[in-house]
Amino acid sequence: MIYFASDIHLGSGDIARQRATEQRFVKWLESIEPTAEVLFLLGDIFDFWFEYKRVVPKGFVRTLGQLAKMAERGTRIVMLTGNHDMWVGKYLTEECGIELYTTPQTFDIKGLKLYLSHGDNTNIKGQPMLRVMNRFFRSKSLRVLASWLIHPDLFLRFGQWWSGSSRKAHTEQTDLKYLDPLIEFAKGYYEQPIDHFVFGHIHIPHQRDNITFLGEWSKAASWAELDDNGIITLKTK
Ligand SMILES: [Mn+2]
Repeated sequence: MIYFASDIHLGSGDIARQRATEQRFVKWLESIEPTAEVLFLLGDIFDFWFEYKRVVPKGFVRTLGQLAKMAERGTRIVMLTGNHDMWVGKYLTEECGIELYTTPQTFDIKGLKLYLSHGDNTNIKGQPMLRVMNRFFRSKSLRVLASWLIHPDLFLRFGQWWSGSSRKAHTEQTDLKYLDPLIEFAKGYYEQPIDHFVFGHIHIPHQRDNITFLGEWSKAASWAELDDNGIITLKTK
């Protein structure tokens, strides 16, 4: 079985909520471990992640341990970064065996050509401010500079504040109109024939035609499964 999840936002909320979300996620990982051939994590797994050359954010040990264990036992774990955790370095690959990408990817799985993306950096032509911010946040040199100039405690404090405010604008939305830009993108994608698109980011679990949107994890586990018949199903628990 192939599994897809995104927007766990580990580390968000107060301590009790952080722990509850992580428990929910780790329990789910344990439950899929026997059947998971591939696990696709489509971004915003962490509410904020910034990695220095020798320093990573505190916490998440249950999650990282479980992911490392699954990778060692043969599950292919692929992570595409989201707008909350795009500043990953080599740590998750070297320590946990996770295959990491910072851009949308296509994969041939179970006879399907899949287009996978977090969804944040897509179809934002009409939003110049977002485009500028995206370039700024994704700049490699800026990131290296910041990691040399800014003390980790200061940067993480800023990041957690920024993540909180950006997520609040996001978590509660339920109006399906928020899916429109990504649907428009998928419908207009002609670079190669795609059988199915999977996105995170919008926090609304939904399927339309050959597009699957993944939900978020603050209240329940929310994921998608691709079975041997090439069918993708959304699930919550
Ligand atoms: Mn998110």
